[in-house]
Amino acid sequence: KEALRGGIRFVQLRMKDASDDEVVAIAKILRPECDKYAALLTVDDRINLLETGLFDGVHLGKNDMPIAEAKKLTGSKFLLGATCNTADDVFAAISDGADYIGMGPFRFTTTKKNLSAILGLEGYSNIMQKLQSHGLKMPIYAIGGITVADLENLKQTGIYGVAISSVILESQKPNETIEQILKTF
Ligand code: TZP
Ligand code: MG
Repeated sequence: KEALRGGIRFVQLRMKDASDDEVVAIAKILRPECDKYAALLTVDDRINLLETGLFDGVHLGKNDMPIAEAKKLTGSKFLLGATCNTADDVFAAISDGADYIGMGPFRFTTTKKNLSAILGLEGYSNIMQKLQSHGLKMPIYAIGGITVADLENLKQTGIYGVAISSVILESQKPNETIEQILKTF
């Protein structure tokens, strides 16, 4: 709720160790809140929960249902996000039907277990150059251990946005933190 108040308009509900019932219970609270702000609400992993009508889409990682298979279920009705770590991942995700990409990790973070190879700024620059040279235009969000101090440099690589958890959740003043993020993105 605080993130929405601060100006966030795209929320992914990520509750790795919860039951579906617990996720649905939280989503029932979040959906009207997101509607108040015309914000998107997606769910992590659980494509089966789209049928609840509580979500605008689903975000899938490397160990979830393959994107091509998921696309058959989401069609044009739901947003389909894909986690990528390399340019080849992105090419595959796009041709399989992803609507947006979460690419990372930028740096080490404890928010996610079993991290892929850390990309750093150089990783993003290289991947974005490759994508641009193929004329690919797709919203790519950088993710993983991103702080406010990283935003300007990340923007320079050509990424479209950032997905952030800890820095907002742990901020003493989430409003100000979000304001700083939105100034760049
Ligand atoms: N995927 C790669 S890193 C990450 C996810 C879901 C966690 C991002 O959270 P934080 O706290 O901003 O590092
Ligand atoms: Mg996943």
